[in-house]
Amino acid sequence: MQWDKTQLKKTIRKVIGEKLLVIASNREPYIHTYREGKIEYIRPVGGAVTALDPVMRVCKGTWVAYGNGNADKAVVNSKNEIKVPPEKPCYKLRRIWLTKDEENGYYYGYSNKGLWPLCHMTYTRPQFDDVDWAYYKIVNQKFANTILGIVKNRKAFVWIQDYHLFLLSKLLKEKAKNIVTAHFLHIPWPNPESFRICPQKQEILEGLLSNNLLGFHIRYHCGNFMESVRSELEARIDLERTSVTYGGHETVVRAFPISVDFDEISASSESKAVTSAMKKLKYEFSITDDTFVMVGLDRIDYTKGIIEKISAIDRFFEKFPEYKKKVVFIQKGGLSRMHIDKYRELNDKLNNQVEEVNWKHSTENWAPVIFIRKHMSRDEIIALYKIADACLVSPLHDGMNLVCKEFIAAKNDLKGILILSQFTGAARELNDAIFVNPYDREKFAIAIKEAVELPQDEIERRMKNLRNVVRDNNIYKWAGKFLEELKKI
Ligand code: GDG
Repeated sequence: MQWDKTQLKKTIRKVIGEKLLVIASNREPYIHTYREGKIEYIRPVGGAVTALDPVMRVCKGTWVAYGNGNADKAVVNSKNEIKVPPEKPCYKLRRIWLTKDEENGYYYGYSNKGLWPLCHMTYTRPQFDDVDWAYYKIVNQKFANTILGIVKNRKAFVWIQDYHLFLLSKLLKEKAKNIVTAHFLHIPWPNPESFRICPQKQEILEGLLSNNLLGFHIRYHCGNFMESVRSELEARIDLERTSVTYGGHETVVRAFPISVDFDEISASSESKAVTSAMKKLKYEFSITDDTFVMVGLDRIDYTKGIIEKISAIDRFFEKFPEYKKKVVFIQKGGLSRMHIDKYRELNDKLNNQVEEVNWKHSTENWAPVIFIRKHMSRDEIIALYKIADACLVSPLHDGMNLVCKEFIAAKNDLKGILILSQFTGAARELNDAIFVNPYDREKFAIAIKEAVELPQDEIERRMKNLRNVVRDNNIYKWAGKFLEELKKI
C-alpha cells in the first residue's frame, strides 16, 4: 500500500477518533523573530521538526514546544497559542516559556552536554551535572503541567519526541489516567555498556517505561534499549512481543524508520522558485555545466562528520589532482548549540580547515570547498540538492539522517549519487548508496573518485532504486505505522 496524506488521515481517524492529539517536543516547528522592526518566521534547522510538521498538518491537534524566538511572545494569544503553519494555519502551536537558567540547565546542559554525547558513539565525553539535571526535571514538569491543562478530563494521545523529555510520560501518567502516551526517540539508543555510566539512568528508564509505546528508528536501537533495561532494572522482557513490563505496566518497543515527505519535495523540486534558486546558486558559485558538484548539508555538530568529510576531500585532491578545477564541494552548515564549548570549537576548527584545504589546492579562479553559512530557505536547499551530482552524508553516528532522503526525493531526473556513512540509520535502507566509513580517510577519498567516475546508466539505476525506497517508506508511512501500532495496543 502506498502511504500518503489521505491514507494517513484515515488511519488518524481510526486510531485517534475523538481523542485529542498532542505532540510534545523541545523544538517548535515555527520560530517568530524580529527583523528590521518587522516580525517574520523561520523554520528551525533539524530533523525532528522537518519530519513532524507534515504529519501535524494532517493530524491537526496541538503541538507543545519551547518558544525561543524573540518575537514568539508577541504573536501568541492569551493561552500562549498560535495557529500554524503561518502561510496556511491548520494546527495549534502552544508555546512554553523557559527562563535563561532553565534553558541553560535543561537544554544546553543535561540534554546536549549529557544525553546527546551519551547516545552518539563519537568518543565525546558526556557531562552530567546535578544542577542541569534539576532543571531537566523542572522543565519536564513544566511540559507536563501545560499538557495536563490542555487535556483536562478529555481522552488524549500524547506523542512525545526525543531525548529532552524522557520524564514526561511518567509525570503525565502520575496525574491522569485518561492519557495514552508514546515516545519516539530521534537519536540512537546506546549499548548498555555506554548507557550505564549515566548517573540518572534509573529515572530515565522508568520515565520511558511509563509509555504505552516506545519507538526507535531501527531495530538495533530497540535491542540496545531492551538490553539496557535488562542490565539496570528488575523488569520482564518479552523478546517475542518486543515489550518490557515494569511495575505491572507494559511498554511495547518498536522500530519506525523516519522519513521525508517524498511527494512534496519531489513536486517542489520542479517549481519556479527552485529553478530560479538553482540559477542564482550556479551564478554565485561560478558553476558551469561541466563542473561535478558535490554537496553536504548539516547542522554544525560533531556527530555529523563534517571535519572527516572535508579531510576526505582534501585527500581526494591530493591523490587525484587531475580533478582540480573539475570538481567542487559545497557544504552548507547551520550553526547549532553555540553556547556549548564543543560546538564553538568545532565551528572554529571547520573555519580553519576549510581555509587550509582551499589554500593548499586552490588555483587562480577555483577553490575545492565552498562553505555556505547564510540561512537558506527550503527552496534554496532543494535547489542545492538539484545542482548536485553527488551528496556527501558522512556522520560518525546518526539515528537516521534526513538529508540523504531529501536529496533522493529532489532528484526527479535520477542524476545524483549518494555517498553515505555506514553509521547512519538510513544506511540500513538505502542499499544503492556508495557507503563510506568516515573514520577511513583513504577509502573515503577513493569512494569520492568512484562517484565522480560512475557511468550514467549506473547512476540512474541506483537513484531509481533509492527513490523507490524513499517513496514507499515516506513520512506518512512512518506516522501511519506508528499510529497503527498504537491501535493494536
Ligand atoms: C535528528 C537526528 C534524525 C540541516 N542543515 C541545515 C538545514 N538542515 C535541515 C535538513 C534536514 C534537517 O535539517 C536535518 O535532519 P537530520 O536528520 O540530518 O539531522 P538532525 O537535525 O540531527 O535530526 C537524525 C532526525 O532527528 C529525524 O528523526 O534523522 O538522526 O539526529 O531536514 O534539510 N536546513 C537549513 N539550513 C541548514 O544549514 N535551512
